[in-house]
Amino acid sequence: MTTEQLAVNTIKALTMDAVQRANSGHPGMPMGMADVGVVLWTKFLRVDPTDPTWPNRDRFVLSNGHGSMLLYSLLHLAGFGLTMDDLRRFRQWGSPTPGHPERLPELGIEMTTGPLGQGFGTAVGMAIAEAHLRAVFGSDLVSHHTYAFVSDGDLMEGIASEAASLAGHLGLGRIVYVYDDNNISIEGPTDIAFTEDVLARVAAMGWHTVDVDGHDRGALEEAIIEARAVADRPSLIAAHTHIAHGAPNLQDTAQSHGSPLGDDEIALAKEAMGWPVDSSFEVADEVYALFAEAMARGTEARHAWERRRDDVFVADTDVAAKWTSYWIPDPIVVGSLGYEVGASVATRQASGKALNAIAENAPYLLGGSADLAPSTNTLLDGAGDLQAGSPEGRNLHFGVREHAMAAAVNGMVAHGGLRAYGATFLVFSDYMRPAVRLAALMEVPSIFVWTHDSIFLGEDGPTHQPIEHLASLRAIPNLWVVRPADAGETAEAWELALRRTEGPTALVLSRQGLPVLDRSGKEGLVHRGGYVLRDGKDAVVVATGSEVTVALEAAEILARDGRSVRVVSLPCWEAFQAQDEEYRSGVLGIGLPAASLEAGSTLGWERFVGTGGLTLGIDRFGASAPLKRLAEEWGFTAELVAERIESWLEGQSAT
Ligand SMILES: Cc1ncc(C[n+]2csc(CCOP(=O)(O)OP(=O)(O)O)c2C)c(N)n1
Ligand SMILES: [Mg+2]
Repeated sequence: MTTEQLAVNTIKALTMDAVQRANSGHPGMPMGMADVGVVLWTKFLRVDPTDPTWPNRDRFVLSNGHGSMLLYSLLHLAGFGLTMDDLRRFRQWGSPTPGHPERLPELGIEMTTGPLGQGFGTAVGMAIAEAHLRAVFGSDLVSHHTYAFVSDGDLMEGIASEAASLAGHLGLGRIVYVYDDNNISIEGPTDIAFTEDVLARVAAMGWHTVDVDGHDRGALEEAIIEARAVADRPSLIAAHTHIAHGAPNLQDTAQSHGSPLGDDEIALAKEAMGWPVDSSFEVADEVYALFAEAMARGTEARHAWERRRDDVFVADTDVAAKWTSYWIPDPIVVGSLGYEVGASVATRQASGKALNAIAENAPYLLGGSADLAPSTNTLLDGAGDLQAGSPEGRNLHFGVREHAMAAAVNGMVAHGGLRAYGATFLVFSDYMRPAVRLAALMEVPSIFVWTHDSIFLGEDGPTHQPIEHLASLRAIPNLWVVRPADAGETAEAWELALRRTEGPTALVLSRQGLPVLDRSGKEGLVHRGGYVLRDGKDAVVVATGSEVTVALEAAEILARDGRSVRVVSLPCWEAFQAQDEEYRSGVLGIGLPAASLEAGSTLGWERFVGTGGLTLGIDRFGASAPLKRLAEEWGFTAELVAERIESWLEGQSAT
């Protein structure tokens, strides 16, 4: 038996053993893709276990993350710091081998996968990052491939079509995806639901495609060589495989997808491949040696890259400084953008101005919109379009593909060396949500710009008017949602987003003009999530975004009646929650009757106003009308808010 075959058998055996031991997991895919895994990892993938995060490594994404044992086996064999003991603890509490891969670049896990389609879309972002950085720094510094394994499920997902279309348009020739074309998904043979010609579909989107026997390693090698040679188009290699390859009774069955094979079937499979039946978690030295040799080539590639980099940096110290500024950016300071207090400025407009001011000094910042740049104000002046022929451009046109946009932004950021944003209307954040959640889970600091943030976008009506979105986004752990009240807060919100490195930030911005507030003495407080804008001792109103102005005006009206009402601007719940108790209670004025005011779902506001507090919001769908009429109908004018608070306060003192 060749060492290569022994390596394939080793992956199959490790997979069967680990899944059986955990009594849960997905043995079918790793067994079916073991041949592909060995070919790619020992012959092509340029990674270095002695320095897993070196910038110019190839990126490898296992989009069909249910087959995590394939990745864990490969990482273990390649010496990435996953021990045999870690494999034994597959799917156990605290192990680095959870059910689905969780991003940990230090261990060689480039992203979290499991939700099908996300790996497909995110890796497109990694390839965009590579193309852009290569154009900016030259191929001595950046030149690598992005590989992914994708499954039937990945390709059935809508996001894969969006992302494939985008990748084809951009001509991302460094993408090489291998499709685990096994005709099986959970409910049975794929022909119960999935009968299209997948290769014809992506070919029509501008991809290079090829069909191979996924167990013929020679043919796979040829196909990968061919795919790498296609420089102007992404490649999809359909590898015809057998799920649970080598399991005599369970090969080609849906049953092998997500259940342990069972001791008897494992014994038969091991016997059939000439493996000692009573051994488990065994790796022969020659298999380690095969991988060590391949990884040594990765280490040498890294050394060669470091030598080239040092030469470039010595020859041109500006490039050295620029490289450092991309990979280790200085903290952003926006400063005053020269607005006059009282001027009417939509926060989306202020965002566009802040973004452009920042981008001038932050060349590593790029992004775009899902066909709404003129509305989201996210175009970078003079930065050029990122297109196939101009990868150095920094304005991305994602097309009307919100989900792929979010995944691609995650991929660009996860790649390293860049910060990226994606923009659309807040109501369409629903079309991005799975990728936004994944950014939060991966702790990737993507930036999402969502404008037209309330019913006050007006005439477009309830289809375009967000209601539950703020509440539902705030419910995502580790996503920071910032809804600034005016132009000044907006600039600070961008600062906050860019300083954040441990997770994504959403900027939620108004379509309509809002008066620039007098925030003198309160600059920088957006970073603390919330602060007192106007002091008062009888009651407190906590508001965000466009409702802060309404709250201030209502407080003014109430003051005429002798009520002293404090107004708190609370642009970011999550930043506020991160403050110490003393700061928080100082701002909220614990003990005061408290009301919240936000043009959206009231869900969650009890957190700040208490269960006895008054929550002014909108718990129904919006309506198509001019915004003034909507404010009158639903009690959001300053007068109506003042009245509602006054009668509530009267009720309070009566009881
Ligand atoms: C978005 C999403 N929907 C559903 C699932 C549950 N799920 C996991 S794998 C899978 C499909 C399995 O078929 P395939 O992708 O072909 O993988 P194979 O069984 O061939 O390994 C499904 C529906 C998921 N992980 N992600
Ligand atoms: Mg399948």
